[in-house]
Amino acid sequence: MSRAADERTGGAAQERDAVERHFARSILAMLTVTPDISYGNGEQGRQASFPPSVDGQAAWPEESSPAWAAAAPPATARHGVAPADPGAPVRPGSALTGERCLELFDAQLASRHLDVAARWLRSKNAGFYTIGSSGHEGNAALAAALRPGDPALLHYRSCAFYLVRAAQAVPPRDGVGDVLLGLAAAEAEPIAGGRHKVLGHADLNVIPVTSTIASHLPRAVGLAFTLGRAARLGAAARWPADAIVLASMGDASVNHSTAAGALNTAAYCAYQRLPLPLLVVCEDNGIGISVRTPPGWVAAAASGRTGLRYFHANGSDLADVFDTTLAAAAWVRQQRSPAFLHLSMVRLGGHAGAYPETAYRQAAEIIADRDADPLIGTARLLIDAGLLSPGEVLDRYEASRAEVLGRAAELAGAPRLTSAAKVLAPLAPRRPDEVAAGAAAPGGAAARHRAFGGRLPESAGPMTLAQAINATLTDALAARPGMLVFGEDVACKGGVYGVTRGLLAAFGAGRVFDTVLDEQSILGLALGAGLAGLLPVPEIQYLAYLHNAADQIRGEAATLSFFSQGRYRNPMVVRIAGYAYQGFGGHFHNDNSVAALRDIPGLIVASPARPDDAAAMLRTCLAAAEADGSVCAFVEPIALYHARDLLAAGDGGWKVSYDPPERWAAGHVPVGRARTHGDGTDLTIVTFGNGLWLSLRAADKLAAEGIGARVLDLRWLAPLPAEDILAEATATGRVLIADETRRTGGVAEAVLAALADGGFRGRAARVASEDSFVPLGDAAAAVLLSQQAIEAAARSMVG
Ligand SMILES: Cc1ncc(C[n+]2csc(CCOP(=O)(O)OP(=O)(O)O)c2C)c(N)n1
Repeated sequence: MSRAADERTGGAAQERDAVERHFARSILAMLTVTPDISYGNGEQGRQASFPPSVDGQAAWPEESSPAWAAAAPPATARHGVAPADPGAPVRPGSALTGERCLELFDAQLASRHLDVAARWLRSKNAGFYTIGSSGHEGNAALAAALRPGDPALLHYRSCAFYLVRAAQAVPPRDGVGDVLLGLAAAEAEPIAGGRHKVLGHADLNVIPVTSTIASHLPRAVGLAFTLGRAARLGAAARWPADAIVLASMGDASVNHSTAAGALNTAAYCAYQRLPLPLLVVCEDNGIGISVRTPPGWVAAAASGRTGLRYFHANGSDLADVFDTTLAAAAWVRQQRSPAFLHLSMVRLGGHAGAYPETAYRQAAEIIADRDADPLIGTARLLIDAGLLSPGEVLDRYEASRAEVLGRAAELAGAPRLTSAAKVLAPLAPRRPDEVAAGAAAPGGAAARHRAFGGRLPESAGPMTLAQAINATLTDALAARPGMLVFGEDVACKGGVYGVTRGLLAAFGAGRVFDTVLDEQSILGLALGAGLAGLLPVPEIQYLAYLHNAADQIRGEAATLSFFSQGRYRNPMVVRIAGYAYQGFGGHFHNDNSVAALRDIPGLIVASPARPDDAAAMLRTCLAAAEADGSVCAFVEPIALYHARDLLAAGDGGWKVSYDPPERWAAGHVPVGRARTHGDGTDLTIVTFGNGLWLSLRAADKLAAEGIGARVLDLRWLAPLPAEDILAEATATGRVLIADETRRTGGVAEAVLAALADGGFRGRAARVASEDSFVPLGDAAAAVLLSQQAIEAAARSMVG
């Protein structure tokens, strides 16, 4: 504080010291909380010793003991100084008014006390999350400098931001209550409903994010990329076309490949002058749990990058954060270009309840951080401006503490989720009737005519799998103006296998486009586009390349509805060219692992084999994405893309005519329904994908030997058609599973489990591919499921 200000406040240095000591004590109080929490690494903290409980009543931190209270100065008048104008800048040259600063100070205070409350609740086993926001309360000014309608994906230390957004709502929301309910995993919590402690609210445009560091960044890039596009395409846009997207993270997170990839994609787009209004904020406290970020690293990594404008502010100085955010946001909004806002901060009170900081930081270093406590920073601003006296600051602090901790005691016992049904409810809502209706709805005749260039596919004669998917995508794009198709090589080239050929010419680069070579960004784009109200259909070029980005489906796409009770959705149909049997072999173009998809709760995994099934199933997936917000993986067998024949060269047994729209309803394939080929009574071959082609050929051979086999094509790997499996298994009493995926973690395991669960009493066996990667050349055949293996197993089964 300046000397002049000292004089203005009557030289109240003693009072100021008291304020600072008092705030410091709130940190110390937090440091003494060592509840028996297990978080993240399973580390157990020491037994709770704080706060004491008196007759079941909450006894608050020791800092409120009478001795300390007596030491605190009373609220005093402002030493005869005329009251300052609250409408004036809180500091000369700042756009932050005193009035606004006071409001933000209240949010900061409440945020601080919510951290104390979190630890208290944890010590009572009434709360389950202790990662706090202390030291980061400067992010209150971020919220104040943005528009309430700007979508925000927040770092977990953004409590003050959330409280400000809540206060901005009309009528204002009870932000403190929301956060407390989240800490207590209460069913009444407004976004995750007790499923996790997240910061989010549909009315506040705060989109909940997962705990996986930086994993929300690709989605944020995708949202920024599609905001304007959604408006142009006439989608029922959730956000105004001039909104900007905020995504914040910590300093250690900047190093994560997900963040690095997302920042690169943002800059790559900006470099090409593609609109991407994204403000990335790094709340840099210099440390990630216990690992220090080298001083200067964040600035070195983020500044001076082409396509990414860099801003910096002192995160402990509310006015600086406010002014710098205003400048950064204005730049992003006007330029529609991304910026990186770097806020220097401190982390007070350790990473979370279970991590005693003293294990890896010197006491002097921890104490030094208190000098940059943003609460003291704001108190200084307000005192210097003559808006509060130190005593009034203390009063405000005490009032906030009483309010927040009182609310914590009130909400500690709020009811939690008690049944699996309740937990699961938002995971994968399914409305089969709406899906059936959506799947049968074509575009108008004129739109179809235009899209197909006058050559309607139903008149084109039998077509291959690739042609059927291509025609279905064309029809869907013609019917749905908000649908996008994108990925590597999908536009100009029309896909490696020609599946998307002609779509760019028919629908233009606004809806069909090539992306940067980064699967995380491709899926992130889909995540953002879905949020923005569009229907994204990204392509992953090969199944092997899904795995380096799988978290964008597993951790992000599949969880959003779960953690937001369906208030935010990211519908999508991810097309993935997959499976083996491409002549030249080699793992990367012949990946046969779907285990990583099958266990994702709520995910629909479609695995078509025949052209007619592929067309109908793709329509079902698109309709499910629209009606239910479903996330669908559509795994296409590359080896069957251009297959024509089944039993003999030239028989055309794998080509099927395309259904005209009037037959779509009758041909609808509901999610989770299998298809039976043949009616043999000796055994049931259960299969999918390339296995269907192999099994139908095997069945033909077996028939010639007098063995009657029926073949069940699963079509859906998740949810598995358990009813159909059981019915067809029971019909013959013998089940042979022909599984082209690996023995371990392969689909056969799930089919066997479904049979056991369903009480099947007949015989069951399986043939599958080896637990191996697929080698190059002829050796591939040595490890893959073969027609001969299916025939041999069938013969031995039937005896
Ligand atoms: C992908 C991933 N790896 C590891 C973790 C465990 N983890 C949680 S917080 C954290 C440190 C993050 O540090 P930083 O980004 O600097 O944010 P801060 O906590 O300091 O605010 C780590 C490693 C995680 N959540 N996600």
